[in-house]
Amino acid sequence: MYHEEYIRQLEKYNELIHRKNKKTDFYNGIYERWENPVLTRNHIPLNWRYDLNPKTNPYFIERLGINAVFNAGAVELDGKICLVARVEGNDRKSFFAVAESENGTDNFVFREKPVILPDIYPDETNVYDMRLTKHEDGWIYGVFCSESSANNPSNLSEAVAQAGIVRTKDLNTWERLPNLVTKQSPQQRNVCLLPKFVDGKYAFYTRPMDGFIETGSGSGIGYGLVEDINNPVIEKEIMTSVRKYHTITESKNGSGAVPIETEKGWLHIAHGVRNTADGLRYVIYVFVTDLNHPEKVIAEPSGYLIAPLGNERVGDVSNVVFTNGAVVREDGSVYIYYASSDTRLHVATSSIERLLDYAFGNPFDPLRSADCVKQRCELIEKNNQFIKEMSSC
Ligand code: M1P
Repeated sequence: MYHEEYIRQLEKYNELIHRKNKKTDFYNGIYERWENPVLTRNHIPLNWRYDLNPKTNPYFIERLGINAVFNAGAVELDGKICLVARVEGNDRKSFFAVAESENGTDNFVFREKPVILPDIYPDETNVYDMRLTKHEDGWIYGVFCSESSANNPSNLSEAVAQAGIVRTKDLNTWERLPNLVTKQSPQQRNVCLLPKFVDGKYAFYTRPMDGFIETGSGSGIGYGLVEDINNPVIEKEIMTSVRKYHTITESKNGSGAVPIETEKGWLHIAHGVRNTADGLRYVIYVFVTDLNHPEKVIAEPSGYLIAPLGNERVGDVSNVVFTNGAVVREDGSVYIYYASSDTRLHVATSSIERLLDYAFGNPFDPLRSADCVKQRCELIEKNNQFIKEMSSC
């Protein structure tokens, strides 16, 4: 016999995973927000958390709790949207798990078991934030943060972050390659692989860091080439979107979703971090790089695309939105998967056309209040002129 509480919890779980999602009335013309998160800790199947046998679990106690489900890589596979989510146990360790949905906005269901990564680095303590790249070489690559202890007994929070690399064809069986080596940077996080070869080489966006948290001398998002993916070494990183004083990227920035190839350039949906009296604030921003020179930024509208809103503001690490996955569907619609406050995962929907119009049509950041006021007054005057023309028609 099943425990009666199991039956109750199972009903709640089934209701949750079959719940329909709908757009909210949020409007900015660039993207839509959706009412419900697409993945939360309650989406984790009960048999991953509970021992279902009343003989060994008479009180139906949660044996292996889940704390959060967030930052997910995303890819379309066999007509389904597949997310490789960061799942964090109550024990603080993260792992990856694949959840699939037909429409990309609701009904995400996890595959039978979490992803089993080949365990080739004995010092690796934690893994998270996988970016999925459908590469033109035929593999789907997963690039993620591989974190090891810094073995400093006087500071147990000190760690070393590197970029781990795996590849797969079906998101079930994963082959592990050596971690990426960046000759100029001791640590890396938020690394992602471009889907196309550049000069016959694998092209990576990096985020050089001096320490585990601080980017230090690392001035933004870097870019470098790897000749042999089985021995991934970047000799030289070139900077792309750089951090700027008194902007949304002042403290840090990093690649987000794998860049999307468009007729106007590589579209990046990345994250920027600024400092506040209340700690760091993470937002999502857009920039575009040249198709033939993926290191060269050709558009970067000012400010953020997505910032935490309402309930999104609160969670384990409050005031954070973060993305590491987006999917472009055949009709040009774009599904941006973003997590809020390191706790749950949401979707925002847009299109290539709208995102490009935003990237190239919105003004750049002039970096000074006086010039920002000028920009705004120009817009108002242009509108006044238009209103006059309309009323004389
Ligand atoms: O807590 C916010 C984010 O912090 C890190 O991002 P970054 O390296 O840019 O500071 C990552 O650990 C990310 O997972 C997390 O969401």
